[in-house]
Amino acid sequence: MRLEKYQIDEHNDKLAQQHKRKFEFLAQDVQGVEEIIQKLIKFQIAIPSWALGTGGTRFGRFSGGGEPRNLEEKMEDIGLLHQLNQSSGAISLHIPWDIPENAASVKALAAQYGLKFDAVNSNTFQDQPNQQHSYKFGSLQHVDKAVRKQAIEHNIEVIRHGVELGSDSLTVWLADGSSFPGQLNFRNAFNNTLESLQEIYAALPDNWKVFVEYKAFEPNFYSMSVGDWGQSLLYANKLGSKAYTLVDLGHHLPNANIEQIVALLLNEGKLGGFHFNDSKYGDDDLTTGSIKPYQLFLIFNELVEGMDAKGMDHATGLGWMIDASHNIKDPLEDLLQSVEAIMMAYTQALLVDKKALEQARLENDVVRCQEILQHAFRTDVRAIVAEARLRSNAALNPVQLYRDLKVRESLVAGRGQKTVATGL
Ligand SMILES: [Mn+2]
Repeated sequence: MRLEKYQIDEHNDKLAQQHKRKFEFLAQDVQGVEEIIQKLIKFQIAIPSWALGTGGTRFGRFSGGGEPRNLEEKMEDIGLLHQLNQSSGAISLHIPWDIPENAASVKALAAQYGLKFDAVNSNTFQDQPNQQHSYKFGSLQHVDKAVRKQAIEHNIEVIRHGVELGSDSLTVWLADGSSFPGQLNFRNAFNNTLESLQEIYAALPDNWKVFVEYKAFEPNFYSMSVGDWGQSLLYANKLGSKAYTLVDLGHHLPNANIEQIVALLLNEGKLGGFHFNDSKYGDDDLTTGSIKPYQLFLIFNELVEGMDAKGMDHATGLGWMIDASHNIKDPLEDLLQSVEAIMMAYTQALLVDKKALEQARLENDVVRCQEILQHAFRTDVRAIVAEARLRSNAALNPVQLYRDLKVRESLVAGRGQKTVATGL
């Protein structure tokens, strides 16, 4: 489904007056508001191909209807999101759930929707039909070299697909680990994983990056072979300059100081990618900003500060992606909410008076430091984010327009009530 320009224009016209009043009121007090808007317009967040259907939990799955049935329909959905907010201009593919059968036509379709191909993701956490060896006891870490070889070859194949589509990075997330003490020799598991990653690294094209994603627990519950940012950084450092750590917000133990992790990884030049979601307890994969918006702001504050210190472009310096699972919400509405939350946190981080903050730090004025950060966080920046959308010909209120146009109803009518997205 494609939106017509007049549909977006009519929606924006209806809200124009109210928006103008709010924006002008806010803009009076925000220094450099034009510069902020330009940064927001450039900032794009990739949507993963697995986030467009209902994910479910291990207890059940409740389809919302009208889910995309193949890669082409997934791209159609992301194209729609991008029309609504002009901030979702990239897709991240999961192989083998979304193997492009004809790369040229998939590329052409993406161009039609204004989408780029972000990182490609390998999968050695499930067995596929006709696969020779099982990943039940791990993949890149496996005690059997034949299993490791199969997992390495899969990753190299994923790179090949990515090259055909014009992607330039590979994300490796491993379910590898152990569930019981004594099951694994930690050092051997690490060394096997490293050796396997080195073979994958050797297959990377020159302009490519590999992101090593970590996760504290699940599906293994005693040890994970890439369990935290320290282990990921070890691999990335040993692999070389094309290897980076990827931070997924839900992959930490409770109460981890993610903003500090981000700051130090940036300082080391080893932060490569970012997966957004939110959580209350573990890897809950909830809508970004739905549980801990202050933490999201603090993370963005470190991202902006750290990227500026390194002269990195906010929009292109890191791989930005949403990695969430939608169990009870309409996935498209959930993604619109997540993108909005990310844009708000980014805007608030851009509002921080960095000079004043540095001065307050030098004077050990702890109260002032908090005042400066919270002043930015407590500013209602929604009108600035909406203004950036307006100038990109997107909708002032994407969720409202999505509902007014009855998009989900149209998708159900076109695709059916009982559809299941590939991979879910
Ligand atoms: Mn992730």
